[in-house]
Amino acid sequence: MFQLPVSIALLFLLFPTLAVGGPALVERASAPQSTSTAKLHTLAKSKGKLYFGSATDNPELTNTSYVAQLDDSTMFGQTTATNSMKWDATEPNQGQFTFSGADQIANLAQSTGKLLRGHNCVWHNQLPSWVSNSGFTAAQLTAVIQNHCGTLVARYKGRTFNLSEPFNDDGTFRSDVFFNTLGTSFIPIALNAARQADPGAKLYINDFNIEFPGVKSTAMQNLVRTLKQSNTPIDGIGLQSHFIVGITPSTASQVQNMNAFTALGVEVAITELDVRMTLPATPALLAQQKTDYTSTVAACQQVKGCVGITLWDWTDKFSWVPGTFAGQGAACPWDENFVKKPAFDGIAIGFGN
Ligand SMILES: *[C@@H]1O[C@H](CO)[C@@H](O)[C@H](O)[C@H]1NC(C)=O
Ligand SMILES: CC(=O)N[C@H]1CO[C@H](CO)[C@@H](O)[C@@H]1O
Repeated sequence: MFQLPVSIALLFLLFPTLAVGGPALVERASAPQSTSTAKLHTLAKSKGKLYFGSATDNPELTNTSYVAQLDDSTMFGQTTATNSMKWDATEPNQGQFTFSGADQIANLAQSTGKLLRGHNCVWHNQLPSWVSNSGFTAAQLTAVIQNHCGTLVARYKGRTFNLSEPFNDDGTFRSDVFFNTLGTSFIPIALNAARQADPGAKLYINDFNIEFPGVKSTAMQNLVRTLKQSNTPIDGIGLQSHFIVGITPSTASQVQNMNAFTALGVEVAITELDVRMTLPATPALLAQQKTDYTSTVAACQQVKGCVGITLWDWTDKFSWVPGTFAGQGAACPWDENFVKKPAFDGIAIGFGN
């Protein structure tokens, strides 16, 4: 969308006066471009991180040029399935597991040498109604969680799994079928089932609005403390990092927040990074977005216990943002035509390049 279409570029060059009455043309003609030739996964590794990666989703995998770029293991060394490992996709009916979509992404990860982040084991969304509406007793729901997490984690043995979004923004626990039936014990139930299914899997809890100091981050830190005190397995905290252009937290605030987690003996990862803007994208917004990407990557780079960074898809073509936030978009480092934006350079700069 911000890539200058050839026809408009020619029009502008040949008839510059036409642009006087058309601010859109002026804006597009001066749109800043990416110049970095960095390979982000290779760069991240050279700077001591485990990976730089991108989430993906099954319907996108029919676009061959998309897949060719995703496959490039020098650019992306890790992936996360945005939807096909969620509960509604993997256990739509009780005890009936369907893994075709999840396997497609796990296989892509394997064949292109990528780490895979399991996504996810317990979450309040995309939950089939047989889980949310069955009126299970605590004992029944415990067995349901154990079977679901155990089966999922065992299938992708050796990979990360996580529980997602247990908190409200004010730091109280989210009222969902898990919390309402089991209180906070659903968290150790799921973590223990996952650990039992694959002792080698890194176990993460993931949430949003915990990327900067505040009540929700404090609540997550308290949860980590409680889990550690009760010897419940917990390896990391996923900082989702769905940010907004111009109000992305500063590097210093993100570093301070990451250090608060790593001090508790867990690692952290940036698990769903994107930086959305109100459309249309202007040169100023694209420049600010570049700065915002730099802030987050630089924060991870400064904290040894921040192990890696995952984009919530790399191209605006397949971003979740326009479908979720009306009038917003352009959140990814590559545009809808797979052309790098200034944000791409912002990432390389954040790694120190
Ligand atoms: C893939 O997406 C690109 C960028 O939008 C588009 O130009 C191309 O036609 C698509 N290819 C397929 C096979 O759908
Ligand atoms: C750390 C990690 O993999 N987090 C994922 C857990 O699941 C949630 C919700 O589906 C994802 O949003 C995270 O990326």
